[in-house]
Amino acid sequence: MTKEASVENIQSAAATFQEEVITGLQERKKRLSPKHFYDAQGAYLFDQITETDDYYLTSAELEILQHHGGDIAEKLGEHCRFIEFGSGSGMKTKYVLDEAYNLHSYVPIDISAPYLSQSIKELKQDYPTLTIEGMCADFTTPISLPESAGHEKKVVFFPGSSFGNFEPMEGELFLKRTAAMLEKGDGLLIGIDLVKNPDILHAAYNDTQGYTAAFNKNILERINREMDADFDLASFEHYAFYQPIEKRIEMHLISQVEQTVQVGPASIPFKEGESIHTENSYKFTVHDFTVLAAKCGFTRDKVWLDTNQHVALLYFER
Ligand code: AVJ
Repeated sequence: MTKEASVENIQSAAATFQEEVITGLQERKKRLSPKHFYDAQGAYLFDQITETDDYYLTSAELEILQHHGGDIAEKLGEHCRFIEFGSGSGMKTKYVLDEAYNLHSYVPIDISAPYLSQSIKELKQDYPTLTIEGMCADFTTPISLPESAGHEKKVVFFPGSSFGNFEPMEGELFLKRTAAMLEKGDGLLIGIDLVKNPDILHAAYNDTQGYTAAFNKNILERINREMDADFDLASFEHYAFYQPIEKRIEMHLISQVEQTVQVGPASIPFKEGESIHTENSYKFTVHDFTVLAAKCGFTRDKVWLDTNQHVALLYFER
C-alpha cells in the first residue's frame, strides 16, 4: 500500500461516508449501509462478536479452513495471486497462507485503512518472504487490481459470509464484475452462511454479551465522532430478526422516542418506534448460491461444510 494512494482513498471515503449517511437518513425508510460499521471501534466490536459462542459463523469457517487447508491450497496451485476481499484482521487467511505452495502474492483489499495496515504489518512478520500488495478500497464499487506483469492464476477469496450483505441485484453485479476481473481457469473461494433453524440465526445476531448491539449502535457513535452529529445512543435500541421469506437477518436501530437528530447540515426527525435499517445478512442454500454463481460465469468445483453444516466454503472456477 503506497502512502499517497491510501491517503487519497481515505479522504474520498470520508466524503462518501458523509454523503451516504445523510442521503440514507433522509429516505422514507431510513437506512445506513453496513459497510460503514467498520471504523476502528466497529472492527474491534466485530472481532468480539466473532469470539462469542452465539456467533457460529467465524468458528465454523475456521474449522473448514483448518480441516481442509490442504485441499484448498491444492485448488490455488503454485504461483497464485491470492486476492482477498474484505480481509479484515487477516486472521483466517493464515490458514490458507500456511498451506499454500509458493504463492506469487497476497492482495488483501479492505475498506478499513487501520484494519488493513495492522493486518499487513502482522502478516509481514509471519510471512517475511511473501509479496503483499494491500489495497484500501470499497469492493462494492468497481476496482482495478494492482498491475501484474505475469500471467499468474488468480484466486479471489471472499470469506466470512460478507457476500450476505449484498442485496440480490448487488450480489449478482459483484459476481459478474469479479468474473470479469478473472480469466478462464482462475478461481473464486467464497464463504456463505447457510439457511438454518431461525433460533440459531436469532441467537447469532442477539448475542448474550451484547456485542452485536454495541456493534450496531457504533454506527451512530461513528457518525457522532466523524460528523457534526448528536445521536443520543441511549434512545436507540438494537433490533435483529430473521426474515424467512427473503432468507435474511435484518438489523435495525429503533428510536425509542420522538426526536430530531442533527446530522451535519441536516435535521433528521424520528417518530417513536421508527427504524434505521442498518444491515441485511442473506443466507443461502448451496444449491441456490451455485445457480446464482453459474448465471454470473462460475462453475462450481468444490463444497466444504463445517461439522454442524452451518456454513459453506465453495470453490468455483471461472
Ligand atoms: C461480516 C457481514 C458477515 O452478516 O454476519 C455480524 C456482520 N452483523 N453481526 C454478518 C455482522 C452482525 C457479518 N458479516
